[in-house]
Amino acid sequence: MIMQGWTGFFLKVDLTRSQASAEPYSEDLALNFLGGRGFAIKILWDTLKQGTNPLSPENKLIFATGPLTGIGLPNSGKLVIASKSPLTGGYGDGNSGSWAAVNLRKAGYDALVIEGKASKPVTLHIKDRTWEFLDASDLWGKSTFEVDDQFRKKYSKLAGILSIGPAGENLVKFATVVSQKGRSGGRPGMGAVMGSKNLKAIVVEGTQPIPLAYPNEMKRLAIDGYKELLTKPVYQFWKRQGTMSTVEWCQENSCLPTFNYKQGVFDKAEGISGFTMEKMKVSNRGCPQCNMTCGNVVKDSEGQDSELDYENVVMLGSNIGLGNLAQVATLNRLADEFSFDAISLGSVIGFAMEASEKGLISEKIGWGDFEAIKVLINNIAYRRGFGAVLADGVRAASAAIDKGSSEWAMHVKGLEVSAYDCHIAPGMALAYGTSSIGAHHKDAWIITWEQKAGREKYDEAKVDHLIKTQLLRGGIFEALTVCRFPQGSLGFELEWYHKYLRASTGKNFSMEQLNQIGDRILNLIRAFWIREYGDRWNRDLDVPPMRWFKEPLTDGPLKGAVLDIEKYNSMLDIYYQKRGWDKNGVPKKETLDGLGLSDVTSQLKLS
Ligand code: PTT
Ligand code: SF4
Repeated sequence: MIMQGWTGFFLKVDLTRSQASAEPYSEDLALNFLGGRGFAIKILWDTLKQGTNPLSPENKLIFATGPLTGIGLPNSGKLVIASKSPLTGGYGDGNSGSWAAVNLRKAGYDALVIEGKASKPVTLHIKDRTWEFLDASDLWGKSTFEVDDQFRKKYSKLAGILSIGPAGENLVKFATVVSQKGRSGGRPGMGAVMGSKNLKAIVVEGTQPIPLAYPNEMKRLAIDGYKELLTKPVYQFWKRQGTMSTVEWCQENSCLPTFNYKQGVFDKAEGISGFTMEKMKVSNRGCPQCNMTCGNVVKDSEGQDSELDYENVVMLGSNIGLGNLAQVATLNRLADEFSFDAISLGSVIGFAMEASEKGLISEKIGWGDFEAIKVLINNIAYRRGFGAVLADGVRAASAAIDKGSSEWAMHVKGLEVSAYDCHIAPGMALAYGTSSIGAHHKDAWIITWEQKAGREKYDEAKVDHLIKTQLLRGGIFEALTVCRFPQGSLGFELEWYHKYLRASTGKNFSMEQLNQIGDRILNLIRAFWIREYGDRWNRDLDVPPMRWFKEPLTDGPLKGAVLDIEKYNSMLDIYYQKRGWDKNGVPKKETLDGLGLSDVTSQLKLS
């Protein structure tokens, strides 16, 4: 069956045997799962044996695109990087902007599925329907920036280059995959999975057209879309600050993670704000096919370029007591060079600082101690001393030191909380609790909506808004696979995506159909977690860290605020009921059957 909009092929790579093959997949898969995250979870569900060790050759590392990826329409240079996560033990993914997304589609594949383990470090080079495995022994130990420089000289200027640094090589469980010296994807350890396969880098070059149902219409719609974005009232300010304006917003609204989430305000917030960044900014960078690029490049304290977003600045700033943006930028650059997820890195450092302050560990590391932090980052990357404990993430580190630290180990299901304090944001707390990869805001960043709706409320309206947002962001956008910022941050209307999807695939997907696809994807991800956790699965896994329930905010206008566990659990009950899940958060048989997931029903042995 020839499809339009999708190439219809996955490239399957077996590193153990140094083999690869282009394999067609069914139209059914495309229509029911769309792409990106949808393809990734379906492949993992169908092909991964329950209990597979995430760092074993049997695990699969998937780079997946969707029917809108790489087409030259607004912000379509994105791909999903997914695997069974070594950090959480459940489903893990990230959405990264990279020329690899565009090139993969132009090479004729919608996804790259990698399994096995190479006998020595390799680079996978793909050019259209050819591929080769290059010896990467000389690259092992090098930073992602060095790899990028080396391949940028060798291959075409627009080649897609994905690589890992020492954190990925040394199996740091929150290592990511980096491209373009500042795009870092796969928070829950996708870089460690890559390292476990001895895969240092992937270079993709594609030269073929992507099959489209209505190419002329697509060209016109794409131009119109780019023009439309320029008219959006927020556009100019977005180009100035990107996500960095969130620092001021969070400071004003007492949700800026500070001192390992003890506080929601930081007395040095101005030093790391969007306006401070503007004074230091030297350029904008970003993903391919984007005219609203949001990567703010500044010179760091060592005179080197570093690309800043809100999350990394805050987690490597206020959360660890550092108020000097040039120094924060240096830590951020180190994260990109080593291939750490900057959010989790900031979280484990904050955890170590608090443990040190409380005298629970012998290491001395004070809040905001820049030189000590740099040493610690190196120790984590190379798994030296206490760095080796932190390299397994905050959940494992707290289990190692114990002494009540689990209450302030800031994670959900093992993934460190991204940068919103929820002492008084039950809706956002529920978003973290029920996110499909652990505590990340990608599925539902609802805190600004919640601010307007009334932060203190625990009500059904919040649950409804959360579910709607999860289906849209965590379901549809992750499957299409395009950047959600035009819609979410600039108000680019959803109607555009319907038109793009029609011009790409020739099919008219209604909003209802898209929501159902989103629901199917999120339910299958849920089932994957439950299958992998087995007897360990319980509803407490959907509850965010106890610090937010037990330790009131210690500073700022909302001082004293704290979440209420009973009210949270009531919201969680409503959430489960609306999702068609039982009281333990397990999808009911009728829910799965209704989504065409009956095979899942039998594997989970549901009644
Ligand atoms: C994303 C997570 C985020 S979310 C940020 S800042 W954000 C951090 N950025 C890091 C970084 O940089 N370097 C580093 N070493 N680690 C980092 N960790 C953190 O990673 C990202 C953008 C952003 S910036 C966001 S919100 C949006 N996320 C999208 C999404 O999830 N889906 C989607 N369809 N579109 C999105 N658009 C936006 O993309 P992860 P990227 Mg990243 C320096 O990948 O794993 O999802 O983690 O991918 O290309 O950098 O784009 O305020
Ligand atoms: Fe990438 Fe930012 Fe553009 Fe989205 S808005 S495509 S994250 S550069």
